[in-house]
Amino acid sequence: MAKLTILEFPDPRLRRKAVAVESVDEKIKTLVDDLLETMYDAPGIGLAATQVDVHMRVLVTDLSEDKSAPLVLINPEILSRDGVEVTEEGCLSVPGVYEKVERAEHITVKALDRDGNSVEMEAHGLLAVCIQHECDHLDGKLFVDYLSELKRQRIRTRLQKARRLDQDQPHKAPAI
Ligand code: GNR
Ligand code: NI
Repeated sequence: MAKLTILEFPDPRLRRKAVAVESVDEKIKTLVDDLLETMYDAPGIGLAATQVDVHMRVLVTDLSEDKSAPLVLINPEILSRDGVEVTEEGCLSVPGVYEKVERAEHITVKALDRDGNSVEMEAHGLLAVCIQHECDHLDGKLFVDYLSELKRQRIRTRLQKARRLDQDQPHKAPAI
């Protein structure tokens, strides 16, 4: 297993549209395991392959507190959307930014699981939000795209400033 590097807004590689997985082979299973490790380490409740610069339609989520509910969706398709819900969202690719976004409250999803078996499931609440957020990543879309151009520009400037500061004065690695 390997921890992968997460791309950050406004990296243009986050805008690529991921391609469908043709067969769930060992290479894909390794990608799934690396995505889970990277998500748990971050920590986050979801991660799409696009965020680690792999442009294949694979996403993982886990809303549990103890890493006990990993959900792997390969070639996910949202079949239906119902209701409206506003949630304060964050994104590992837009660190430190939290903004309200409107999504469907209830969705049904079809996908392949880690074994390549076809699965169909329903999701509500935060899981539904998370799956929609990750599916957007696979299409090159970010939650900041739902905000105004002014807000997005301010976020871009803020993140670039934070990264410049970090380059000049990097956080010290813990002494082990
Ligand atoms: O860790 C994450 N938290 C989160 C909170 C509200 C709505 C969506 C998310 S997903 C995010 C991890 C991430 O960036 N996934 O792409
Ligand atoms: Ni995200």
